[in-house]
Amino acid sequence: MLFRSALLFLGTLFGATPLVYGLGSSCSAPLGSGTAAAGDPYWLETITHQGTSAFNANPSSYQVFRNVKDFGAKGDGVTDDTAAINSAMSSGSRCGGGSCESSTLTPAIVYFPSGTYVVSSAINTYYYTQMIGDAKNPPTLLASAGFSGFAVIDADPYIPNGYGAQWFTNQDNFYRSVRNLVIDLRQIPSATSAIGLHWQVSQATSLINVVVEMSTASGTNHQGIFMENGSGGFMGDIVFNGGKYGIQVGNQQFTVRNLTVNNANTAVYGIWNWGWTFQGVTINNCQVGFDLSTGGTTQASQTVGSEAIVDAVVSNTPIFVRSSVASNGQLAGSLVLNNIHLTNVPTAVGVVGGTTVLAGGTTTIASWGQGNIYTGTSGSKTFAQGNIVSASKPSSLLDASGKIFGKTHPQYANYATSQIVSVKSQGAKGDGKTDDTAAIQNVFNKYAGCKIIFFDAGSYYVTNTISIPAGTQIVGEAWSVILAGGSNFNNQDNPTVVIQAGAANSQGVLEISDMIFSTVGPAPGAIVIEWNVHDPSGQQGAAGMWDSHIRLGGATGTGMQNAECPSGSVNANCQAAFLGLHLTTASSAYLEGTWIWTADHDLDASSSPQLSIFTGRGVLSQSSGPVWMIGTSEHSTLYQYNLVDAQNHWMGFTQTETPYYQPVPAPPAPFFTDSAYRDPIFTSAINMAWALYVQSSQNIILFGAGFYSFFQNYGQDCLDTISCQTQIFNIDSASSVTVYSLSTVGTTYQLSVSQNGVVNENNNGDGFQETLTAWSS
Ligand SMILES: *[C@@H]1O[C@H](CO)[C@@H](O)[C@H](O)[C@H]1NC(C)=O
Ligand SMILES: CC(=O)N[C@H]1CO[C@H](CO)[C@@H](O)[C@@H]1O
Repeated sequence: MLFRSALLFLGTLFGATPLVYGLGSSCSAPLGSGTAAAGDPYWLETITHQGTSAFNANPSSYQVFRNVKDFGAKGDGVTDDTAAINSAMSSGSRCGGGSCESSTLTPAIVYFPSGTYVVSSAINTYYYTQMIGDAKNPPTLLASAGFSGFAVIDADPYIPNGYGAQWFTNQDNFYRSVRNLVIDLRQIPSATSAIGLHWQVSQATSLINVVVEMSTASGTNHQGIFMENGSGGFMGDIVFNGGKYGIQVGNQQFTVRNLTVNNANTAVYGIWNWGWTFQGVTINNCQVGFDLSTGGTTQASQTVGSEAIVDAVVSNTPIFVRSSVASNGQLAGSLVLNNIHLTNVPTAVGVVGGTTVLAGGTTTIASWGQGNIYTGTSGSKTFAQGNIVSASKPSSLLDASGKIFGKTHPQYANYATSQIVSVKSQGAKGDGKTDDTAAIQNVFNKYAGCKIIFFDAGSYYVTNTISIPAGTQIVGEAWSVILAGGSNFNNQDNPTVVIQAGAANSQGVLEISDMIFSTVGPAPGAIVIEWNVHDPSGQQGAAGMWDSHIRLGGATGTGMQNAECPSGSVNANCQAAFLGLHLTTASSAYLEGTWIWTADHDLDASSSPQLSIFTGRGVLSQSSGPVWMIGTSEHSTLYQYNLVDAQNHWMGFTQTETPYYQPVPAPPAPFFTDSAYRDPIFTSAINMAWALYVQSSQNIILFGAGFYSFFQNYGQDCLDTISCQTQIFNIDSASSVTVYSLSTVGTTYQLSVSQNGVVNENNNGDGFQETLTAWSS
């Protein structure tokens, strides 16, 4: 006991927020705060680079980490570095160029030391790339005056003369991140159309700490982001200065946290969507905040279906939100505004052409909506264009200013390289075959709380539970993989945890970023992550995951690919896990950009064949909170999310898909229901997976969700009649839940209470999807 208090004291001495250590950590010199000297480069630049791609044909020669300067870039603000950067991006026969749809075999970090890199044409990004700038001193990509190309960073290039063909399928453009970069378009003449990022991406993607500088001249044709399609995704801590558009975006769904737009004509132009959540928006000195193309109530005219905005601060901008079509007495694009502060914004909500729907001024909007509202078990809708239910937000979910708490992906910018320990340097192999269980456990036992633990790129095969003590900070490299296999995970009657995040009832910091957790089939008894740790008092978000994902099957090394698990087969060897993520009773969790995906197609086979892989359950939360979920979970057999006795959850944007094979077999097959895990009961009437199932849970706020059911036994005829399944989202009568901005696809009932359908989709047509604007218990 004495020893442990001494550690806490030391931690305080070092000036850090004290870490609370869980049992099991024998840390001898607490990490404390970062000790990097002002002039030091970011540790990621100087750490020994020994990351590999375990299943690449040549793991010893394939280079994961690429410093653009090693490829000839100068970063001197004068030299044209385009060719050098593109060479850093593409070398090593990577996946891209139009001949490869996806691959997990060629991951890369393209790293930019601080400096100014002149580019004269697009940086075309390959699949599975993290572009990372020095986090201490973010570098600038300076577009030259004569820049020619679609965008400075292009995540899905169009093939020249390809009649619209692109390098990647927009809905499958996974595993991308851009961080710590300033993109400067201001050398390009303001009248010339110029784009910072063409960000046409899907799940497991992020933009973090990105700034785009643009012309503020009148008639400027610059824009920060252009995104016309995709199935995203997360972006946060992004700033756009100047331009015609800060961002111009269309994508099925997206979560945006902490967006700032200054001095643009239009901060956000919405092209189309099924649903987006904006959490924390600052708009200064624009003409229009959100300009939304709306009114697409039929599939053919699909436009912005729903926008949910929370915690916006808008100043000196004539119009905050403007839609293209008036929503007079009927749904023409759903809108939710919550905790919006306006200063000198005459029109809060208006319609192109002048109509004011909601006057602004200098005022606060607590909770306002436009769309169809429901309560309780009544299936009758009320069209609202005014104040709507205001969910009471538990203070544990809020920051000091009353906004939903948010925490940036930790990058440990001020830490010295000596404060990082590499698991490969400590004996783990990460080669996809050596059993690394003991080596990894030893690293945690020895260094949790003493060092930041770096998982060099690789696939770490483990055969038993790995216990991560509270106090641990883990960073992967281009999504390092923990691959669990063997007989311990083989029995669904005796589920076994792969990653235990914190001992039961532990408190402390536990941060995981840039990791993937996966299994080797069959693993029907694997609980991939059991999350037990709770934030110490006064340290919101201390326990969380950022850009870290659970991926089951569909990749080399999992034994669950097209050869073993082709679509339509029901093979016991294709059971990938019992449960993806279990948030236990005493835990809290901040999950940002967490994608829990049972592969529906093979990422490493040409033409991306569909697969039949079975994961019992997605996310089970029994946590009393606080829990922030900015993530998605898809394709599990029984449910995607099951909340049981849960409290104080913020969920947005939450995206799910029902498994494509159902109802052949119908759930729970090929699993059994297990009352110890509080599984829903399935009947002949309920023959498809639940997207979200809520039992005895309080203070649950769903702020933007997309629950999709696209198939029945791989056929899509049911989409035309919106009958792929009957019910998808159930809340029991003992729960208190507030739902905002829920869009569904293919389900008759959008929301059920006690397994009785309540909200029928037939009133809520909103394009390809149906949207209900608010529901409360
Ligand atoms: C929001 O983003 C800005 C710019 O990256 C950053 O300075 C600020 O700390 C972020 N705020 C939060 C609450 O994450
Ligand atoms: C493949 C695809 O969905 N393409 C669409 C991308 O977005 C543009 C602009 O909205 C559409 O015109 C394309 O059809």
